[in-house]
Amino acid sequence: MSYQVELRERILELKRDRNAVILAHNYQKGEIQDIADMHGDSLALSRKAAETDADVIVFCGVHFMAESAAILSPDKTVLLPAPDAGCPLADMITADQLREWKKEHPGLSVVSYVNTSAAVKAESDICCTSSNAVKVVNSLPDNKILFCPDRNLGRYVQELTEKELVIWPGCCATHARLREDEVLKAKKEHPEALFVAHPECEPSVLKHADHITSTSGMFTYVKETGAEEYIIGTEMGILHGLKKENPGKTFILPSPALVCLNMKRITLPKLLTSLKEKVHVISVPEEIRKRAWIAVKRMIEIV
Ligand code: CIZ
Repeated sequence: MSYQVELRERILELKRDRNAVILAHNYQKGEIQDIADMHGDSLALSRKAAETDADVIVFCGVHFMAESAAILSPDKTVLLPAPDAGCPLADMITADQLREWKKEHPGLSVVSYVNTSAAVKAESDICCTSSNAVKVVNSLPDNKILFCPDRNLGRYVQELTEKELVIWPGCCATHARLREDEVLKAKKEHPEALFVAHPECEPSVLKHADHITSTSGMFTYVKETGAEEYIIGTEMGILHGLKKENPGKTFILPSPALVCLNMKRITLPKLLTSLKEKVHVISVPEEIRKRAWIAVKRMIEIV
């Protein structure tokens, strides 16, 4: 038996012994997505995991995603196989910085992207995902709103709402690396292809998109659209799932720089160790969890 096959078998055996569910974010390595019980975006995965009777959730993603699972499943143990898999975008605003920002803008409501720490969610009025951000913003009675932490998602929402957004200047380094000239080159080489972009991309890139959506939204769009070729403006890991689910279609990555190294920290050996030794546990203090859950629940109720 090859090492890889043995590794997979051992992981699946431990998963059964621990009554665990393995979640893989759409940006994970192919072998991690293949062994997981489900793949998807962080909120959808956390919601699905909360509905299972698993005792353990192994979140193959980055830190804030495992925290989201812990917020939604306080009675389950949440493991993150690579404890150093952080998210530079989520780290761009801390709870202290958000409290200061709120003081500078008294009375304004805060919409925070799910791509934030639990502590930041706890300081927010409501959360949003990249697919429901416009709806969330429009659901608020206020005319002026604080939006954090992604400036590109904020600018994209600003174009589609009458409300005035005060936007925190954070960004996802991976999406920000995709350049307009790379998109134009890919479009020239594949004139029939549709360009689907994540709203965390820069406005200069988004203006060329045929469709702007979250990772889950990309799966839906590709499934429902008749085109044979797609240029994908998001992290490269998503191509694995897109190709698997759409064998007759072609997917083009417009830039080799669309790689999130934090997402790639999770490997099969680390997944095995995590399950075997029940490490690394991600937990959220109950006082923060309860407040963060309110912000997440408000979003779920309106979308
Ligand atoms: O929350 C997620 O999963 C993120 C950050 C992106 C997406 O669009 O799925």
